[in-house]
Amino acid sequence: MQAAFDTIAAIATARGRGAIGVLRLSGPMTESVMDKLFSSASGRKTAGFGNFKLRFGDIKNSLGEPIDSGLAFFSRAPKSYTGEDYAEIFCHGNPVILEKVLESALHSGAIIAPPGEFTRRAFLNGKMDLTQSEGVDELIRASSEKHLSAAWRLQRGDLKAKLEPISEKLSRTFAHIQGAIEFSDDVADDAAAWKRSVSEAIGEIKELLKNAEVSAKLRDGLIVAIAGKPNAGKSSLFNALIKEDRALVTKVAGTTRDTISAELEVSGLNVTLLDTAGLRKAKGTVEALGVERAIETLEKADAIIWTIDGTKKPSAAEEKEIKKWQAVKPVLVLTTKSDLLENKGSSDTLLSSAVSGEGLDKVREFLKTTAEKALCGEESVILLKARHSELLKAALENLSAAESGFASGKYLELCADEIGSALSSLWEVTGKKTPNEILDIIFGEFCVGK
Ligand SMILES: Nc1nc2c(ncn2[C@@H]2O[C@H](COP(=O)(O)OP(=O)(O)OP(=O)(O)O)[C@@H](O)[C@H]2O)c(=O)[nH]1
Ligand SMILES: [Mg+2]
Repeated sequence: MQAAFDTIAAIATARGRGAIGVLRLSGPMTESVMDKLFSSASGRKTAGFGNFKLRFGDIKNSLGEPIDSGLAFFSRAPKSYTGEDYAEIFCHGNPVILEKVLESALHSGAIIAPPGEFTRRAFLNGKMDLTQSEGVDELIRASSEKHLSAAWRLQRGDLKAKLEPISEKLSRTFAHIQGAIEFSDDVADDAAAWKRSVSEAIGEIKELLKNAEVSAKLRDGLIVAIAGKPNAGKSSLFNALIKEDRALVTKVAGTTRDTISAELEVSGLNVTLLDTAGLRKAKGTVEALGVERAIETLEKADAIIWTIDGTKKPSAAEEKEIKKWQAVKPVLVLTTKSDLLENKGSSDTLLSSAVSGEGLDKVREFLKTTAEKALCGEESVILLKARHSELLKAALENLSAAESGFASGKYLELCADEIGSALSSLWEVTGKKTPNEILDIIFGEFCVGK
């Protein structure tokens, strides 16, 4: 983290060429840095720009020479993203121009912003709580439509809105108990009300924690593995589903060794489709490693598409293996190469062909239903990061201890301590009381310039 008196600068747009490139500035020297970097066509100094008013002008290098022209705005603290004096300059999206403008900003007294520093300042200046700051990062990272809308709700403050009333209620209870401990003659010993408030908080936190599983699915997506015996047509199916000639296909059994992956968006959720090595007693070290990897992949997959070569009869051992997987996760069994089959009626599993395309829509439907099941209730999901869940679980443990403390008539001090610890966890989630080292980790994961 930089000291608040530093003025920070960063290129905010992604590296590479584009229509527009943006440089951001924030901190007490923003106005003077802008005066050196940008001359408005109207001749107006930065101080006269007016908050958020776009001005057209020349953008200058560190020698004060114009190198580009474009728009810029300035906004006086506290009315800005960071809550500090703040500016953005929009130049042409050429990395050489952007580097020159950044160099010019540094030459004029700004320093390079570490990752996430703009949002960190916004958080420190009370523009948003920590969960909303994390929502900003999620918005940038979201890889599917559903993840994006959950990230938006986090950034909007939905988690904050749930947590604040819980913290406030617990703070009041904590204060009352402290009062009762210190002035036991004056303050009514209202243990029933305290217990009720703790029980309510437990219920509300449990309700919030129900979002953890679907949050993980939204962030990580679903893993679907294609499995089967060698030559069953796994790689052909994989290529047909992703509509790309990605995996090698040959008539040699044991072609695929490494697990091959591709990302698809299905029903607004990110699905990682994995092609695996054919399962059999391997003929050699490399294939054995491939088979080992395939089994690991099946274990971690959320669902499996099991391919059986339609031109061959599945063995009893294979049928047993399929049943084993079906007992633990959704498995779609496919009879492949249906274009080669004369008697299609004899199959009791879904027929598919990577050649004719038969059955592929059913496979896509399977992916869709699996994704939709995983997203059950997603419309209102509160996106929980692992950090949030861990802290909420810790708070829950403390509150449960306090609750049973009240029930058993234990010392009030102990109950108060437990409530105090639960409050610390809740405050760590929202950033009211989060150690700097944790903030360093959270904001260190942001992009530079955000
Ligand atoms: N006619 C026809 N041939 C297919 C079809 N799918 C796969 N094949 C053929 O079957 C052979 C094996 O296909 P792959 O897709 O490589 O099978 P695999 O299961 O990935 O095989 P391994 O990676 O060796 O385990 C190739 O010669 C393919 O062209 C299909 O739907 N119809
Ligand atoms: Mg293959």
